Formats: sequence, structure tokens, C-alpha cells
Amino acid sequence: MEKTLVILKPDAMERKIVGEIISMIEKKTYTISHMQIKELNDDDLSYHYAEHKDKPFFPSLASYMKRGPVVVMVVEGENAIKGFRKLTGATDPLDAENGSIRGRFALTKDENIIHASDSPESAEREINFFVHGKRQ
Ligand code: 3AN
Repeated sequence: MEKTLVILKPDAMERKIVGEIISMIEKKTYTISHMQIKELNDDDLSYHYAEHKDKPFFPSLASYMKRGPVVVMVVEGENAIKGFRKLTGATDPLDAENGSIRGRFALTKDENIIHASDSPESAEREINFFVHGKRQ
């Protein structure tokens, strides 16, 4: 079984669609093995988004992610990393399939509802960080 790290971003909490998203995850028969409501800070975001730290959109990305609590989850299942990215939909909701989470709930890539690990290496790094508090 593969594990992936999922974050329901502040807009999912604000719009009260967390239950609906969890329902989509469960209906796909994934198992949620860890779930925690958390507030992220600049340090968390610089580590998590290390590859975007110098991009022009990073300050607005960071303030969006700090706007309110998020839900951090570990989701498990067969091929969960690749499969969950498909359920998530493309980064830009305009390119996301209609039945995907971003396709259903998001309009722009600035506020796109959900994060999911994009590779086995990212999943390991992100689970270590968000669940075990370990940096690598
Ligand atoms: P994904 O979340 O689909 O893995 P990444 O890792 O490329 O996409 O980007 C991380 C987050 O940064 C996205 N979820 C999105 O919120 C934001 N982001 C990425 N590219 C842009 C962009 N060009 N303009 C604004 N925000 C962006």
C-alpha cells in the first residue's frame, strides 16, 4: 500500500466542503490513516514549498496557506500517489477534469483547495515533516 500526504487548504475549510472532499476520498476506497487540523507558519511553508520559495507568487501562496487552519491527512491505497493526483486534478483548475476535486470545487490556481504529494520522494518527505516533525 502506498501513502500520500494530502492537505485541504484554508479555502476548503472556509467553504465548508471538507466533508464532501473526504467523502470523495472514501468513495474512491482510499483509507485515511492520519488526520489533523493545523495552522501552518512561514517556516512550515518555506520547507514544504522549497521549490517555489523564490517564485514571484510565493508571498501570496504563503499568505493564502496561513489564512486559516488546514487539514493534514495521510491517505493510503493501491498506487495512492499517482491515483490521488488524478483525483486532485491539475494544478490549474481550468485544466482539471470535471470529476476531480479541483475540477469540481476550484476556479483558479491561486486557491486550488487541495495539495497531494507528487512523487514517492515528496510523499516520504512530506509525511516525515507534517506527521513526524522530521526534516530531511
Ligand atoms: P500542485 O499543488 O498541483 O502540486 P505545484 O506544486 O506546482 O502544484 O504548486 C504548489 C502550489 O503553488 C499550487 N497548489 C498553487 O496553489 C501554487 N501555484 C503554483 N503555480 C502557481 C502560479 N503560477 N501562480 C500562482 N500560484 C501557483
